[in-house]
Amino acid sequence: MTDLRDSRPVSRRDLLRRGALGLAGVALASERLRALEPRDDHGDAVGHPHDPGNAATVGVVRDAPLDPQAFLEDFDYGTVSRLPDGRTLREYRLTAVDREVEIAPGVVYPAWTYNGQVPGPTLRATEGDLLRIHFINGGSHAHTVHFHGVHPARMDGVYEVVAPGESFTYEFIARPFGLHLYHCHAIPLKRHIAKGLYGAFVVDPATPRPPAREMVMVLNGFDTNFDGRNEIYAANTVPFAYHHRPIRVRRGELQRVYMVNLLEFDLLNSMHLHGNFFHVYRTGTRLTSDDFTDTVMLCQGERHVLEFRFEDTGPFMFHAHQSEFTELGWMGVFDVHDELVT
Ligand SMILES: [Cu+2]
Repeated sequence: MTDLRDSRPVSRRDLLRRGALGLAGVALASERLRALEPRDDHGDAVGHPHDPGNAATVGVVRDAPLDPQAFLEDFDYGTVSRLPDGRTLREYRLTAVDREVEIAPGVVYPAWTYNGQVPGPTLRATEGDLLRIHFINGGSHAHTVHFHGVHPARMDGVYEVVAPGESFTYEFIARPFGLHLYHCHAIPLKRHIAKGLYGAFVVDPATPRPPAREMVMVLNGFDTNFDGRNEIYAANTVPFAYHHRPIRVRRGELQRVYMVNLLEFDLLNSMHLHGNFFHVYRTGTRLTSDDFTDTVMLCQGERHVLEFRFEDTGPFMFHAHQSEFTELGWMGVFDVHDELVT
């Protein structure tokens, strides 16, 4: 295990050298060593056949704050009921929990979580629904839940700070439709966000978007030595998760990615897709494409709905176009097939 309590500050390059993140030729130096590759819980070798020089983590994360494969397509629609006026009521439960989690092989981070996971669950509703979010603070610090969207001031999750052991119920109408987010707004704000208290919040239009394979990617990072800089970058917390286990997609099928940038400490993040272009729906609040590109930038809190289809089969990489973010974990692969075999 990497000792993050070392008396000397550990730089992100030190972390690479120490092998928490193994670079090309260091951990897998020969074919003989390759035969000893670790395997994940599914029995698959860790390391993709299209691995660009194995410039990725080596080993298996066993106590991650979520399963990146499951989280990708996991939407929490809440407990649904119908109000007397016909409006849909959705009730959600978010509990703040302190939890030590393994975010990269051998790298343990003392996270603050919603429902024990980072990011928190992806909450999903339809525009016009009444939402009730029951927040219980089971953590050791005061927290809140601040939702992006239109709602009353007293439901903004800023001034009604919830002390440990206490609870608060947020109630508002889901609007406008689009891709939003939620995060703790207790101070110091950047610490409460960087520790892991955030998630995606999807509000569907009353007339749904066209059918598609839908995925959520929350762009985040971790400052493992508390120096105000990230040592690890990812889509959905675990660096290189979709590189080690590529996302299998079907050729010609519409792909829709809900991408939210919740990275702290770095002003900007980005998404670049190889061998293809995508439509960008900024904040997802309009149904007409704002851009058709292969690279898009996201400021802190910014989010886009991305849509694309693959014309060809094979592995197509996606990653931040800030190269250092890519090398420190924010990259993955869409593996395009004619048929999906499970
Ligand atoms: Cu907080």
